Amino acid sequence: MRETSFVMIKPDGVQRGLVGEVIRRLEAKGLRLVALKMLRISREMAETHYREHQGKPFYEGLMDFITSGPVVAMAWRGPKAVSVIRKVMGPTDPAEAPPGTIRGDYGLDVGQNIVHGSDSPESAQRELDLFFSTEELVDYTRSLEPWVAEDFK
Ligand code: D4T
Repeated sequence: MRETSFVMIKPDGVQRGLVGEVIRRLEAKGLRLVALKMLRISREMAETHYREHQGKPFYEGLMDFITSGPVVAMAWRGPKAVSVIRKVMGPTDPAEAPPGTIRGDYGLDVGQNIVHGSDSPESAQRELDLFFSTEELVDYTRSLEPWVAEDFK
């Protein structure tokens, strides 16, 4: 089933020069990049994006961190894109993430885990709506995508 997920390279990923590496891994996996922009998140936007974490001990630190510098927001499309992207990223805590995942290969600290990916199709829709207008999602097909035929069903 084709899905579109929201992915964000967090301020640490941008500062550490990992933008290209994150994109490379998702692109090489076979997913289709359908939107991309760099922006600096406002406090209001951060509160909306992380509303389920309000009141938790790490919430204020998370707000400071996510608004501390530019991020790269993206939409990626493909079969089971939401769960596939979570697997490519690895578990939330980079110290627990296996090698071969983005967080497993490049992170150590849960507060700076490089990348965000939606955790369900419903969150993906909510997050995509927060970061992108409908016109900003540009669909197309990549030749040789193994799932192109499925896409047109
Ligand atoms: P995000 O949403 O950033 O992709 O992370 P996850 O979906 O993998 O994990 P999450 O929602 O549980 O956490 C959101 C965000 O908060 C930071 N965090 C989390 C933290 O600083 N300390 C903590 O103890 C936890 C659980 C990291 C990601």
